[in-house]
Amino acid sequence: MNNPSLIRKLPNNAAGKDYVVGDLHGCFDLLEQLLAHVCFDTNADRLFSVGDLIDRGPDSLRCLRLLTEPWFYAVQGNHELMMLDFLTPYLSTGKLKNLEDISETGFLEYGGDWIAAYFQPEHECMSDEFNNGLAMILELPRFLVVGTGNARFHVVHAELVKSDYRHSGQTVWLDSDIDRWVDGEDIDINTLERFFWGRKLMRSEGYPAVQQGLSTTFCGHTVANIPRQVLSHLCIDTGAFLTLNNHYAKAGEYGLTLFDVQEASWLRASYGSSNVIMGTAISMPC
Ligand SMILES: [Mn+2]
Repeated sequence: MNNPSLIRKLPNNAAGKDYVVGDLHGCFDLLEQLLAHVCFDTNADRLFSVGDLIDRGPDSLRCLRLLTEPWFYAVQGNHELMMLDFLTPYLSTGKLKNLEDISETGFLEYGGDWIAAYFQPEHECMSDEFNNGLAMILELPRFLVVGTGNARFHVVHAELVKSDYRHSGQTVWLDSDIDRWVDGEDIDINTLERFFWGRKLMRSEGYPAVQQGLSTTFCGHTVANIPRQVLSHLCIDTGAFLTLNNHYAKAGEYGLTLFDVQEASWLRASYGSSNVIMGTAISMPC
């Protein structure tokens, strides 16, 4: 599968700071709180998202509108992918008779039921503001390469695991492999699938924190109560949506994580608490 839109390459940020935010899942207000806390400068700083902007939380469409901001960059997550799959007939015909008939994808059951508020049955379509968000999802890359040299980092939703890792002795792809993808080499379909769905690294034990030859690769998708580092993957999904409901998590135990790339430190905000929690620094691979 050779598609230049799968990967996007961006330069170093000479003007300001770079931040990466974990799986938003509609929790826009938590992001606002964190950006205010770090005095985010929209004229100089950049914010990267590991995907899963939508579903489960209170305002998915507001999160999608971030994609109109020149300082915001995201990759597609599996929730965006599920929504595109769910709306495939609508995307091809522009007509949608009802939401129930095409629900076999499971999208509505996994938190996608928010889209019903933007369905206009009298016109057999979705609202204009929803369609604008949908158009932006279609444009999202699946992988970001940011900066060069020691400042280089990557953004992917889930993980960068090789499809032949069981036989090759090498578990993850390296910068040199990614550079070939940037130059147009095909990414195999199993690797692409793992970009969205893989949980091998975050559910395995015994791997070192750093993989020689792979720059820091920010990801989300697998929830834990703190960011963790496996083979140069830095997973920052700390379950923002879980804190919406005290049945699932006590205030402060989970939340939305904002990672400061240059400082290698993180902040977390949650619905159950008005405090922003600051995490200890993480050592980054060179
Ligand atoms: Mn996910």
